[in-house]
Amino acid sequence: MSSSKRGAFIVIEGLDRSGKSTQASLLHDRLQDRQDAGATTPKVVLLKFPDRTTAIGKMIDAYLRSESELDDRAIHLLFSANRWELASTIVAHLAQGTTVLADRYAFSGIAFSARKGLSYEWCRAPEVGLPAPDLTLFLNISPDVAAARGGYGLERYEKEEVQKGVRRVFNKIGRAVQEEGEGKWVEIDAGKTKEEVAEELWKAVEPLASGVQGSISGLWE
Ligand code: Z5A
Ligand code: MG
Repeated sequence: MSSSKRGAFIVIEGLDRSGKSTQASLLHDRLQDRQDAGATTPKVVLLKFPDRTTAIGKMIDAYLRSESELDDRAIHLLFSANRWELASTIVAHLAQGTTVLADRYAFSGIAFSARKGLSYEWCRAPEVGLPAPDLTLFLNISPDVAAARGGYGLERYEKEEVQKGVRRVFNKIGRAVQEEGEGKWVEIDAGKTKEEVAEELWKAVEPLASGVQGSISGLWE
């Protein structure tokens, strides 16, 4: 029987301006370099949610820039649909042994919408069945440090009271993911330098870098 491994699905989540995109890119390059150096590491792809390039993504982009208004439930379902658009691509990559990195995922979807007062269960429902991450890296940062970083305050949710509410829901999600066995959830102190944060991430990622055993499961299924 073949003991071939599939690719690992690794999600980077976290508070605003915690450095998700910075770290996702560094991690992508590090995994890619290992492959170039002839290691057994599989290919790696980096996805970003929301993916603003698709038709649905363009509607999300207009909403985030406050160029359009949408009902809270409607925008929630669009964010989720934007992930479902890529679900089969994620599964195909993983099955081929490719590591998939996602910069934000379903957990952001739940955190931002539940913060508005929609019920946690309602927010979670459209995410059920998406490819489940093997590892979620949650970048934690204090609101003050985040606000001092570049580009903060330009989009709809980039306000301190929103971020506080989002943090509370993320904490709840992290506990639920651990208790329900939906992959590993690792909290990282993102207030350190980029290099220090990258090293912390790598400690959690390295064991999965050459692929993982077992089939791809559906989130919360
Ligand atoms: N949203 C939602 O409601 N529902 C969903 O399902 C999803 C998302 C998926 C846009 O997301 C909004 O959509 C977001 C959540 C909501 N709303 N908010 N708020 P986005 O992912 O497109 O947002 P973004 O514009 O990319 O921001 P971000 O993701 O919050 O930023 P980041 O990726 O965490 O940070 P960064 O871009 O890597 O770094 C920010 C700056 O800090 C930059 O100048 C870096 O050079 C600097 N930086 C990074 N790391 C460090 C360290 N360690 N030290 C010092 N400076 C640093
Ligand atoms: Mg980002």
